[in-house]
Amino acid sequence: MPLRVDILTLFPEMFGPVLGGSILRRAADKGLADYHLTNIRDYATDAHKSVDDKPFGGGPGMVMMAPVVCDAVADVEPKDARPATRILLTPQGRLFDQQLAQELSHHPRLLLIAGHYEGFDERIIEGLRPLELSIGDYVLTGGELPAMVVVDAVVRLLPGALGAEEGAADETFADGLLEHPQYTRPRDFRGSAVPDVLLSGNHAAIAKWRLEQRKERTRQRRPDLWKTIVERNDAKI
Ligand code: 9D3
Repeated sequence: MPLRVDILTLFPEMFGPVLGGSILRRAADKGLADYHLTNIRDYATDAHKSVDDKPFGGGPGMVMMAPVVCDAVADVEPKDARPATRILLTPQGRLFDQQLAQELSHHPRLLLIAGHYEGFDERIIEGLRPLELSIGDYVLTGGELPAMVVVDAVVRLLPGALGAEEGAADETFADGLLEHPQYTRPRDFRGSAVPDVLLSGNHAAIAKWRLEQRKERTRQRRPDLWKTIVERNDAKI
């Protein structure tokens, strides 16, 4: 069974180019995933098709209305028998990471809700009990790009989603270390040469050099990652 991905959004047209391009498209073509977009505005009930309103108690911005979002979810979920893991994209959410992407790739169905306003009425969260996710500590204009990030990170992990070469490359870097420096033609670029070891043909020496580069880069640039790698010590550091 393919992973079913439902995306509820006010801007379904934003998703077309991303879901229709590259690896995500290929995964759908291979029957590994299918994507279902729902326009939340279709569930507005008043003449103005309102989906948001001013916050009670005052304050800036607009708040997504509970009935519209909850009705959309109640209508979409029965379209497939499999239980959906509900995900709400919000700056208040748990930080999305590779481990969670891995976990979600084993779920049968994801239902992502992306908002484009200051926030969601709290009763949406109470009623749906979704997994609340953020993709990082920076301010975006809505949850649509974060939803695409989650779908991209999860779908590429489905068995068969990557080409053989891409898949093999992924295994090599599953240890959490950053990548080593890469070089291609020309051997000399504006007086900067490719390291000799990479031209030596000595595969053991190349592997050793690359692993050292990866460790040093991770230590220098991502002490946070380095700490957890050393603690687990499963990269045989
Ligand atoms: C003024 C308070 N703002 C919080 C910092 C309100 C606010 C900002 C941006 C409310 C919503 C948004 C839109 N962002 C998202 O919906 C969002 C998001 C993000 O901005 N950064 C990282 N992850 C995410 S997930 C959803």
